[in-house]
Amino acid sequence: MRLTQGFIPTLKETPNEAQIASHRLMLRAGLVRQTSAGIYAWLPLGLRVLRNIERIVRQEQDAAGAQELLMPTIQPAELWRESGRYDDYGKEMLRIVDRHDRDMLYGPTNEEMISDIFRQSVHSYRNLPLNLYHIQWKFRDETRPRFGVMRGREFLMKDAYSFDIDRAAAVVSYRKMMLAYMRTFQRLGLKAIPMEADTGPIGGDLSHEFIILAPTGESQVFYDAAFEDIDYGARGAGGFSHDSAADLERFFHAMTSVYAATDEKHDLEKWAAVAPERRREGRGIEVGHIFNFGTKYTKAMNVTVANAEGKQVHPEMGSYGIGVSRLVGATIEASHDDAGIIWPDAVAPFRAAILNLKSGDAACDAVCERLYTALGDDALYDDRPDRAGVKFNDADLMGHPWQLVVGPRGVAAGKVELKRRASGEREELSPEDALSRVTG
Ligand code: 5CA
Repeated sequence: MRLTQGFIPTLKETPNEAQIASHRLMLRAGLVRQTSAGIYAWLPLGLRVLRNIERIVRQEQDAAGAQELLMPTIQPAELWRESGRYDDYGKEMLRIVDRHDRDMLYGPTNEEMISDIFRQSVHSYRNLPLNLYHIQWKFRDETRPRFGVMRGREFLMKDAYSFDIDRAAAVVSYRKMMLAYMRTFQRLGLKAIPMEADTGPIGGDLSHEFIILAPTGESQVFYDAAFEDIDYGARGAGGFSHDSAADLERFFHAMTSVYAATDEKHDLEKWAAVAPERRREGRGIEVGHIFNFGTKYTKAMNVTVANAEGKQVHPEMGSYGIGVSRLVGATIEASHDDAGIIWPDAVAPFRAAILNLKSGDAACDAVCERLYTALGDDALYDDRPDRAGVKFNDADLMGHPWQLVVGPRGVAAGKVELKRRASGEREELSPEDALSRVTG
């Protein structure tokens, strides 16, 4: 994208309403704009990040055997009356009446709807296990929407729902998702720690939150230093496979035998058993949450399948959420400096910025055009007629992993400057060598 043609409205001033770095930076770098309290429009740069996160989440769900579908945002109240949650959900649910006076709602989650879809078509244990997911906008009328997209009212969630014939099979499904989650967060460039959690309005007795560490997180967390150096997601030798129940058990044990808890679940006795030099304490952001709630919904909604003996039984369910839009803010909380965002390579809106320090100069323009042709959609070409300082500041603010700086002196010597945003390291290279570093 050429910056002169792109819609990336950056702000020089820090907006007053933003209390934390990610919210400030998302507004300043032109990623989002608020349209109502807790509701945001995603501008082109922000949308690219959201899509990148979505893609990685989707790939890891697919790899774990979950199947994607897409359910609507608007749901009929009837389904929620069946489960008993229509009244329980209270004011957080946005209730809508259609022109025929039917009660509808903007979905805050989809346990009821997926159970309804399942019971219409699945009648036998032979079709299990089944895990269905979608990536769809949710609405929760939070009392205090804040921190930008981190606690919004409308937000994008990946939610998966597993159906199994019995508890043992449901536990395997749960562990599979836990492994998929650790791989997802690792690929996103984040260190996430699974912590035992309360189940709240979703229900059930087996539940973990995935917390990434950041000083502005809403939860106080306590964990063993072991979590600082486990390579959770490793595939192949020494890693864990989705397809082996024994591997999944080994993985689950590795994740849960080491102490980690949010303040709600913090256990002083267990904490005292952790060696003092291994105790870590900090703030964290919940980016995912998984639940096993047995037959809570399948009983309430009369969902049954025939088991191997031909008897009708209620399948066991779990649900598995990732806060896709929250992850954009959380990634910035975990990775920024005073100058701006530092995107991990996997989610960056553009891999590189090309900074033309003398737009209009034939030699500089020619080198920039060559770089831009080679990188295509991976590059944001700053072809504005502005001063170099403005371009440096904006590139640091937007946080592209690489900056290709093209100025008249360098070009005369056949060189461009390559800067790595994360480390600040700079190198003088030929345009070809710089390109192969960026794409390599
Ligand atoms: N049905 C289950 C799992 S599919 C469920 O709804 N779980 S949840 O309530 O824990 O939400 C899943 C994830 O969505 C959370 O871990 C969090 O990352 C994200 N999330 C929840 N509320 C918000 C919100 N108000 N703004 C942004 N993200 C949110």
